[in-house]
Amino acid sequence: LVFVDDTRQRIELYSPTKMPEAGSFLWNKQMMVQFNCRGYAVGQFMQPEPSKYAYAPNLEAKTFMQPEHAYYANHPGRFFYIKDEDTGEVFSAPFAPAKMSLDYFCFSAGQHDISWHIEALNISVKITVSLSESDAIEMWELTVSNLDSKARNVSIYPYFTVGYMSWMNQSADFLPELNAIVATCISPYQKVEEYFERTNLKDKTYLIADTKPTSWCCNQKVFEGNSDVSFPEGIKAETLEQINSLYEVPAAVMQYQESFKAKQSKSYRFLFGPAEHNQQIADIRDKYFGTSNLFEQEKHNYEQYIKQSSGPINIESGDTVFDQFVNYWLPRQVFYHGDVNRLTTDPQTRNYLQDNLGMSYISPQTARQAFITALSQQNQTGEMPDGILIHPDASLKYINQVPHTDHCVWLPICIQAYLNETNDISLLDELVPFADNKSTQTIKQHIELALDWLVASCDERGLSYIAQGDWCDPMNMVGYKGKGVSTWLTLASAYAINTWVDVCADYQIDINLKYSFFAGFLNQAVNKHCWEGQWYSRGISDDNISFGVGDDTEGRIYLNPQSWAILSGAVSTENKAKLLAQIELQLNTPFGTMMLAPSYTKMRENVGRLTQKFPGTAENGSIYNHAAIFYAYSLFKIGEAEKAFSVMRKMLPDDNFIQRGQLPNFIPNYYRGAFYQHPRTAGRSSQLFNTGTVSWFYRCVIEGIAGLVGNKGDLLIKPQLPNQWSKLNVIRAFNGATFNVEILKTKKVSQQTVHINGNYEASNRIANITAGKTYQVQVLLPLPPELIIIMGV
Ligand code: CEZ
Repeated sequence: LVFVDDTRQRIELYSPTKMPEAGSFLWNKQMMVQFNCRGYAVGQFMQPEPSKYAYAPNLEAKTFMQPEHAYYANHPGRFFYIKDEDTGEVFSAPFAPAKMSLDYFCFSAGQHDISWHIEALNISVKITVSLSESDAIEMWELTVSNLDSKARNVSIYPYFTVGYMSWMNQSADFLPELNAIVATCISPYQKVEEYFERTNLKDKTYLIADTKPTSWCCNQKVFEGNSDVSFPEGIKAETLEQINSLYEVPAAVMQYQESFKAKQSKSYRFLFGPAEHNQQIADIRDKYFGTSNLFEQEKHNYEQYIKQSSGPINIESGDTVFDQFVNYWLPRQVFYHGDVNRLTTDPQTRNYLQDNLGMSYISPQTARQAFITALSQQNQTGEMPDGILIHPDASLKYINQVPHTDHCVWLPICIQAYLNETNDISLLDELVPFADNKSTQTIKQHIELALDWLVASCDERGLSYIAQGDWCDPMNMVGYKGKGVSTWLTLASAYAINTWVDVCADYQIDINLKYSFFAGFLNQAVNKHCWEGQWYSRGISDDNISFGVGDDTEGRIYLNPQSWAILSGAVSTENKAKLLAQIELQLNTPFGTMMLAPSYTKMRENVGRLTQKFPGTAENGSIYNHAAIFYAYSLFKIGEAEKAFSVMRKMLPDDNFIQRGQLPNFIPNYYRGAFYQHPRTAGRSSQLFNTGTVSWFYRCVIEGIAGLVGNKGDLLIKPQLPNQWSKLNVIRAFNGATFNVEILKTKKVSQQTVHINGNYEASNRIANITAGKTYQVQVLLPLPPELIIIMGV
């Protein structure tokens, strides 16, 4: 069903029906588009806010990228109908909308393209889509081959849906001088100011072909006729009716009526995207298909763009899916987040910072600038805003208009990862202004103001106020009256402060002793008020009710406070064993670790909107991978390598592909949880590739599994392999040098033993690294005691 190809860079799926929502995504700085294997697509481009160029067939509410996107017959997509003119038989590629049974189907997700190979009626169809590097343009290539040894007449119909563009004004026509269908609209608005703000909107959608079509149709209703999209009347006719759209739902359909000789192939290219005016469309046509013919060049440029996502680590463990994911798809997804910030103009502050934690490994310069940008929007009180404005016309929207209290926490945590990877302590001396004051202070001072703000934002017990949410966005009613507190945030504040103390110790930076005291104080407050006997509560509401506790029939235990009590050092050895056991018992599932359990089935007014989400989805008890990866990270901190790996491995589909419905080419923000409440849907992927998980996953691979952690320009060696791996080969780029590391478990040693270029190294540190040099490193690890017993040695 699913196959990782030999180059290890592609993933292939051989059925259009077993995992109908499985797909892949492409993006550049202007746009992103997610294709599922059947040909449906969800795309958006920036102007500067996310906009559509292919719309639903009816008026669609504008929203941000959502999980579990619902597809339906007339959903936007890019399709190719193929008609055997001699027999009248029809199929569509890749699969929708005709959904005829095919002789062969292969959906192939590549790093910088997506392709399909379909065979039916003795005709082969090969389709590839890629993006331009810098423009919002989908670049399509189609090759149709007659597999027969006799000549045949075949009609080929590219059908790119356009959909309902606007209730004010929409139309479409075929423009012969552009060899394109151009649909035009006026984006609807009502306020007079909006007229002046919107003068440059790209309100046109075009489909440009390199080859002149036999016929065309621009009108969805006329094309479908009395039939429907699965077998439109337009296709039943000999040629398409050349009808435009005059305030009718536009469509872009072309027909190529062809005679094929035996075994003959014919190829076509198309460009699909948004434009402001026809001259722009003419320019695009000239650039890609005209004398300069830059189609190939642009494809190559896009490939180069995606190649920038290569990261500092390459592993070979023997687990093909895991290795491929870590070596290619993971850095690609990290780069997507860090380079285009999920295509928003006001990323949530915590997302922006954590996405740049990941970017510290791939493009440290980008991460550095992001930390400076974020801190230049801090208030002088130390408080961080809910979103970071990264475009001059941006404003805070959606969730960023709701006050959350955790944003300061992420500063030292993410900056620590950056410093460890780069040793660039000059960052801390950069002078940066505030949102509400032009005078500058150093990044170090900004971070300490953030920590001071966290400490000041506690109640008399020493617990952090939650306001309308912390890391958990929809936990909006625990503290909206101003009193409710968050166990997790208190622990996260302690961890953030401890992290800062560690950073200062590592890099010999002066730090006020009060910080260690503060962290201890916060941890103590949590232990006093939030330890519930077997685990920590999630918080205490405005009406002074603890939740996430044993007496709760729903939302009894939450994962985050447990993981962060490990990270912050709050938990005692004895209690740690208790809470780990409870996580195993109540939250662990074959698909991963649930964020809470049991999922809420009704509104709880002192917790909030989270409890109204469907049980097992998103924050209401799904396997929310971001929370699960925090847990994995905390497990590495206490040497629980086996458990940590198991949490990570379950983030990738394996022998349970069909239940997940997803390929292992990205980590989704969640898999359905509510494992005991809704077993039928448990494990199902949200298909949403926006998630803070990936930065942390990368960090867990580098610092945890491979254990090759930067520190003051040195490389610390402390690998933690899962039990089933007896060895791991790693190539690690660090500080300008390359390390070929062989990690081996052997009964020959009783403790970790390191050789560098054949020489025994007594410490676990590689110091005095010379840039440009390649180091051969051998790390011998003792076999775990239980294995020695099993093997009888
Ligand atoms: O959004 C994410 C946020 O982008 O939810 C996480 C949070 O830490 C991330 O910053 C956990 O709450 O209901 C909501 O508003 C949701 O909170 C979502 O929008 C959620 C989605 O998973 C989208 O990625």
